[in-house]
Amino acid sequence: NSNDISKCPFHNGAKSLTAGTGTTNKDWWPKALNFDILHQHDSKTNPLGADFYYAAEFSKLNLQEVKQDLRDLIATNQEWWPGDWGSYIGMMVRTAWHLAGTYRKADGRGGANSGNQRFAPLSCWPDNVNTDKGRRLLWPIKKKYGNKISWGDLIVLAGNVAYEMAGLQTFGFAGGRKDIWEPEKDVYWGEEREWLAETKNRYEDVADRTTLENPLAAVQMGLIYVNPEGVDGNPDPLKTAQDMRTTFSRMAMNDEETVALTAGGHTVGKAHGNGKAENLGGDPELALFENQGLGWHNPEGTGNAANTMVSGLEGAWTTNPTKWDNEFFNILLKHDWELRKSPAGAWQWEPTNIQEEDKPLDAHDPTVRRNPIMTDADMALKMDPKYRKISEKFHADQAYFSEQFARAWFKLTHRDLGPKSRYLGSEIPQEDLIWQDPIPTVDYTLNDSEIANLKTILLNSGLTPSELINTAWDSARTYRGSDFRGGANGSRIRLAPQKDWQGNEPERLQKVLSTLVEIQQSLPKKVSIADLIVLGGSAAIEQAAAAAGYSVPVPFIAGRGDATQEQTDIESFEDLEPKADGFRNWLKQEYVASPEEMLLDRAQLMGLTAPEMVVLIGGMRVLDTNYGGTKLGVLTDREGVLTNDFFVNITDMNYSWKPSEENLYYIVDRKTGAPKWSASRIDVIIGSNSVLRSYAEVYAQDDNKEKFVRDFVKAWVKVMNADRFDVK
Ligand code: HEB
Repeated sequence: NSNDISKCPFHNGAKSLTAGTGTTNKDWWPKALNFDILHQHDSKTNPLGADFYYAAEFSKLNLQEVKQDLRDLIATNQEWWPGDWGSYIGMMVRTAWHLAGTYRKADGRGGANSGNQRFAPLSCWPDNVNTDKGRRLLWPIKKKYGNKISWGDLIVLAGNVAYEMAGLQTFGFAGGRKDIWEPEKDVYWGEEREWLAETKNRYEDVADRTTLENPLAAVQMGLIYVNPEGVDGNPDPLKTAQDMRTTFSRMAMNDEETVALTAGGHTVGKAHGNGKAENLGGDPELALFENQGLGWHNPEGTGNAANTMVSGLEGAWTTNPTKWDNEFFNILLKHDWELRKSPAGAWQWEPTNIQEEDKPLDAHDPTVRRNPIMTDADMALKMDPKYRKISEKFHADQAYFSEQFARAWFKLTHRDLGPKSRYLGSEIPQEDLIWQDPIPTVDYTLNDSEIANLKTILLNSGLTPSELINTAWDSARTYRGSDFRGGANGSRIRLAPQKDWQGNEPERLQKVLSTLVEIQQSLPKKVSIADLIVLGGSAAIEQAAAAAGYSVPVPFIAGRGDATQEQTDIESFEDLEPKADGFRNWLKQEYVASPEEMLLDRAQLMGLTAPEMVVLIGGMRVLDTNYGGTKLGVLTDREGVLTNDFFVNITDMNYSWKPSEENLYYIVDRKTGAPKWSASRIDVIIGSNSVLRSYAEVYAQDDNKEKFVRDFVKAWVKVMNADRFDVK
């Protein structure tokens, strides 16, 4: 391996100690909080600069021209990587599916959004072998259209164009995926340190496959979903069916969508296993410099075309693998299948009784026909009784199958793009889909005096500032930048399931909501409840800042809509339920993860930086916003006034900190020992963790009293507006 340091000509000379090498803090203190997850994708990593506005660039794109170029590309053989049957249809579909297929609904992370397949670990997952070739084939088109189309959008579009070339009527395409420029640091892909390690550690009960560890949506490290040869490599379609059901439901796909996607996916393309896996070169991160970012170099034969190695399975599923047709079900249901080994030694199913003319042509030699194959997952569509029923329905009704597949493919590739207000381009489907979390648009605007008037009404409504602030916070805190779901827009906090979530304090919430509805009805102009919720919080914060002596306006942008219950997919919103909220000092129950780790996870999803997270906590404590009205961490004698008292007192050496019961502390007078305040783990960590303390000190400083107020307001407004894609 010529990347190896031992071959470096300077290695025999002086030992060179270069920046960024050596034992890191992560090695010394593996459990240390990882604040890097809050500061990823910093402007410094982005060569396009802070002024780059993707939507504006994308709007200059002639989508039809790009699509024509993609059609030409997919139909033109490249000598360095010949297509199967002279086509890259299968290649482009799989590359797009593997980009989108990492999405999981529990935390919204993964998915097609960010072009993350360009970077490790995804670029190197054993399941992603040769997606590097797919992206490299697309490079001339990326080069030509440049900033106007991101990698994420281009890969998804290529998948769509491939299907259209095969003859499928696709459901639509939307752009809007913004590329990242460094590997992601936040996504939990599992704890294994070995690719494709056995599944046993991922399950609470290995026999019950629904107990797959959340938020994971793949059964093994380095796979997109399930093992194609069977659970842990042991073929058994009924067991594989259970794994499919669990993993596909982790990305919000039901049985019908699962059958449609798997069958429709394997209607085109082939599996590659004509070689030996152990001969393959390293993944792209390990590959030799001269391979220029392409991994898995195959030393056998030409190393490509007939000598391609990917999964180890070998063969196509259908007679015409570049055509959208019903052959997948025809072949699957019509024949009997037996287990055989591929040339690479992988388990695959082959027909016992197929006629010569039903066999697919060899991908590179048109004079030979080969057996079609099925993976264990494909066999599950025949053997599992529920999947079987759906397969038969699709088999009998090609139009229905095509329609359901087109919709499921659109959902798969657009699921994490967020609401329709983020969609770009000329091929956006008209129809509203429930998984887009639709929100009706509003037709009113509010001028400054109307806003001022509404604030007075809200502050005089009899609701306490804490009630107003908590309701606004709770409605906004569900936002997650991972898939752009949740947030205050739509005021879904009024609806099931959110209205009943323990963390939303349903009784207090109902009281606030009914007052807001009364206010709404008394107004001359209809203002949404979503806007009233946010404005109530803003008004209360403005008042608390004024009480501290600072007249700092809390900017408000009207225009949120109120979603209806019918527009709300109750089941898929259950994943947004907070289990902890360090900002309101609340834990639903004890978890394996510590409260501070959960705080960090939430702050990352909300798009907060570490200083923003810290200033919000300190401010919310003195504003008396704890869950259930507890006094934990309310380190002030002036509750409800927006002072920096929390930071002043947590850093004050006149106190000492005594643990009491688990996760609770007393802050006591160092001299007399008299308890002054009680605090949670989240409160004391602000003073004990060196990074958090550095921010706490900034906000405790005598010269930063006003900065504290201004920074708090800014962070607050950021949270309230996080989901306002309509105004950005
Ligand atoms: Fe698939 C391919 C498995 C789903 C689409 N796949 C494939 C393969 C395998 C598989 C093993 C082979 C690879 C190579 O090359 O070797 N899948 C699978 C599984 C699953 C799936 C297990 C789960 C159940 N797919 C899927 C989906 C889709 C797909 C969902 C879409 C929609 N695939 C696909 C394609 C292909 C594949 C297109 C071909 C590629 C080429 O041709 O290259």
